Amino acid sequence: MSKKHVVLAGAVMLAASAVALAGPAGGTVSGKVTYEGTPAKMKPIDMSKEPSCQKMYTTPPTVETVVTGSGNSLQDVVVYISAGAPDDAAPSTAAVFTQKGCRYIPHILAFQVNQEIKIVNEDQTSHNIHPLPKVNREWNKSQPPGTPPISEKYDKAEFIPVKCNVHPWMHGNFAVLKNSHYAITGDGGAFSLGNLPPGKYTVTAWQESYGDQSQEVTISGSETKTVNFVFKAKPY
Ligand SMILES: [Cu+2]
Repeated sequence: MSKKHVVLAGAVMLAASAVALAGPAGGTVSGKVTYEGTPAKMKPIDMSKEPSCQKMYTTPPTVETVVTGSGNSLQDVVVYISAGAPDDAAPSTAAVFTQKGCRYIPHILAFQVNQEIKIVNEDQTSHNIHPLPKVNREWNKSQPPGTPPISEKYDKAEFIPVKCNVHPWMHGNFAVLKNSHYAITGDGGAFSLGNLPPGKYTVTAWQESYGDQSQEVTISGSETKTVNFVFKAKPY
């Protein structure tokens, strides 16, 4: 790289950090989701009825109803602002839900009301995706291998269990949310919800088997507030 280029790169970086500093002011709610007690052991999935999927695994994958990590952390928990934030317009990018190895990836797909979702089949077998909403419109669609993605959207906020009418072990969830302030915990159970203008918020954590918990938090400026959630594990 020439000297001129190095100087230019530095100027671009300075400009970028100036933009970051001038970005939307707001607070952040961050924390960790953990469990206490002993969670039920997740069973291995028997895919022998679908050899094209079974052969994709050296050891059978386990059920994902409760996914734990180091330090009693809980993964796949949806943490979101359930009250206090205005509804946001849906982003123009689609959220993608992939059927691969006769499983749903990700296990929980979070997206906004009226946001497009694309359902992809990467397997060599047909799936029949069947989400089970209570307040939204119910549908189920067959998707043979090599066919284009299925496009759908939901017009009401809801947590929706998803199953496959062909493979009874396939199970996932849609989290249809009203605003963009949400996160799904990964390995370690941490989450962070940013860009929150001053105000009083209800932060809710949802786990598909353990239910949900809420806490109130007040943001006054650009501070970071810590909110932790602890779920009681179900031993069954
Ligand atoms: Cu299937």
